[in-house]
Amino acid sequence: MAQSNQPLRIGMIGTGFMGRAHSNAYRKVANFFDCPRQPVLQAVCARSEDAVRTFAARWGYRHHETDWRALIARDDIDAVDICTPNDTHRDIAVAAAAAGKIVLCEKPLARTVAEGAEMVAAVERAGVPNMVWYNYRRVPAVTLAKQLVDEGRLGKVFHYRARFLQDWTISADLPQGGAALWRLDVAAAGSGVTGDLLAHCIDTALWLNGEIDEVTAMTETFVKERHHNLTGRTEPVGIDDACAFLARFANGSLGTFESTRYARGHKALYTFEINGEHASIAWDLHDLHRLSYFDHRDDSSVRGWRSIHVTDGDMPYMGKWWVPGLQIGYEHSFVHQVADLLDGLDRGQPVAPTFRDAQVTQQVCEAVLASAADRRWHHVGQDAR
Ligand code: SOE
Repeated sequence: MAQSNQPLRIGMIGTGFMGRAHSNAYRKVANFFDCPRQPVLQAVCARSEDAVRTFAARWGYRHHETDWRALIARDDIDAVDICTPNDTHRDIAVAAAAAGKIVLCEKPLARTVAEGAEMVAAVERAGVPNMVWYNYRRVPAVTLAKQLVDEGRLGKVFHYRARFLQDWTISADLPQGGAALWRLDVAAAGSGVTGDLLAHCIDTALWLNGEIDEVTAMTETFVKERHHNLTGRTEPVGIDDACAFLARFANGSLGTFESTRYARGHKALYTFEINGEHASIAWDLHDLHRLSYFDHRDDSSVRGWRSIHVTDGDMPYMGKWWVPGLQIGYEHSFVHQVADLLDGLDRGQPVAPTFRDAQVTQQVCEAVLASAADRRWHHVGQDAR
């Protein structure tokens, strides 16, 4: 591994949506944050030679590969960033850890708890830094919510409510499998909205409100068969199109979570609300630079929901951007995650969520899917597929 003041040479695997989001973050971070170690786009890997060459040229990667094993074998790579479909996460992460690389993995960590456990064991055995890209923690308004919770402003928490609503899979003509549509193929994705969308909600919830003890869930697959792009046949759909679950948190609060790709009119409506004894907090991804806050201790003449425009320089991450009042967006959550990664590497500290942190989200997802299957309450940690 390179010395701590030397560039951090990135080996990116995958050139889809997340390959772009992460590459963009690596390129921008040093322009805005003080980076002890600057990321360098050293090599990128994807199966298609033409596509990966084009991607490398567009984003400024120095080299490209078409076999992830060849990328991991390179001695000019410090960190391997896994942006491929979920069914490849385990094998790539285990190999990258064994090669002594820093391992960064797009969410969800894995398809199953069993795969996630192998990944946690691999990075911990190798003693390599590791991190999972649950980016919404680093939207400044969400980070501010964490600060307010940690300051104890809410008092005892009673309710945690989260939703992640989309509408892009309603058409029965949409195929499953292959580029971009692997999310509909259970073999590649492991699950549907539970692993893809609720995993975000669960990660944020664990961070803001602590451990989840038990869950009870229902799922539905509205379109039962879809053309499969890889087999060329009509195949059963194995993913959950929608999932709703109830949760009991260790702090005594009650959670309700819902996700679907069948909520006509909603594109990425991730919302959460926390209701405490003294105060409530609410956030909405469609209006991501605002945090709603209600404090019952305010004088009654001015008491009400306030909408905090999270752009002042003393708010999380915002001092590094523009001037108060000018907002940032989705892509910046990834820039912040890279900034925190570089800081953590410099200080020799883990950067959350680590593989071990993300494995807890995996356990909640597994308990949710198991509960939907047998229609019973499940303790988190009791199931492993
Ligand atoms: C699915 O449409 C998706 O792109 C997820 O895979 C992402 O994790 C989420 O942030 C937005 O929606």
